[in-house]
Amino acid sequence: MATSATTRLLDAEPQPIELDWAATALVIIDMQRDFLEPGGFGETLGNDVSQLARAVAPCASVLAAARAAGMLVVHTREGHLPDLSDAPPAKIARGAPSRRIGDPGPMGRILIRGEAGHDFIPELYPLDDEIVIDKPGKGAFYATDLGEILQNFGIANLLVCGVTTEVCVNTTVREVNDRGYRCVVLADCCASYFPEFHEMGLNMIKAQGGIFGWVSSSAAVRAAMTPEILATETSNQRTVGAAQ
Ligand code: C5J
Repeated sequence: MATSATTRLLDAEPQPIELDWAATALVIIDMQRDFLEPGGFGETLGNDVSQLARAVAPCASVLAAARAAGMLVVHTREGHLPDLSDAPPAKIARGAPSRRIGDPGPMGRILIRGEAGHDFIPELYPLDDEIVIDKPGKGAFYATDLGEILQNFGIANLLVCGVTTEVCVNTTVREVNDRGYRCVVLADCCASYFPEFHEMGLNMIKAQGGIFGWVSSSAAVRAAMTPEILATETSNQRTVGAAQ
C-alpha cells in the first residue's frame, strides 16, 4: 500500500494495519434507543439492554477523535417504514417478543422510523453534516446507498463500532469485506446482549489471518490519531485565542 502523509499504523489483531485516514470512514452501527434503552426492540426480545452500555463511552471517544481528525462519519439505524412495506413478514413474525415490530411501546412504535425509540442515543447523536443510513436489515449495505456513498468519498477502509457485535456489526463487516473494503472493528466500542457472543463475534472476524477483517480498540485508534487530534486542538485554540 502506498504511504501518504495521512497514513498511520494502527495496532490491531491479527496484525497491525496501515490506514490512510483520508480513505477511512468511521461507521457507527445502530446506537439507537430501541437497542440500548428499556422499552425498545432489544428489550421486547427478552434481552438485558444494560449489557450494551459499556460500548457508549469508548464509542464517544472515537467519534470525538474522528470529528477532530476530519474523518468521514457514518451512523446507521435499523428500522422500518410506518406502513411496514419494507419489513419482511418473516422478520415481524419471528420469535415470541413481548411487542412486535410496529406495535406501540413506551418509546413509540417498535423499530419504526421517526419514532423516539428509533432515534440515536443522545451521547452519540450525529452532527448535521454527518451521514445517516437508514437500513431495513441487519447489514448496512442491503437496500441502502452506503456503497455509492463510500465510493464517492474515496473510502477504502472502515473503522466499525456499534451494536450488536454478532448481529448488525458482524453482518455489515461481512458485506464490507465482500465488497473489497478493509474493515477494523473496535472491540470496546461494540457490545452484545450476550458477552460470550461479543467475544466469539470478534474472534470470527480476526481468525484465520483476519478472514473478514481486523480487531482493534478505541485506545489504539486514539493513539494512532494523536497527531491529527493535536493539530485540530491547537488550531482551535489559535482560533479561540484570535477571537479574544
Ligand atoms: C439486532 C442489531 N440485534 N443492530 N440488530 O437485531 O444488531
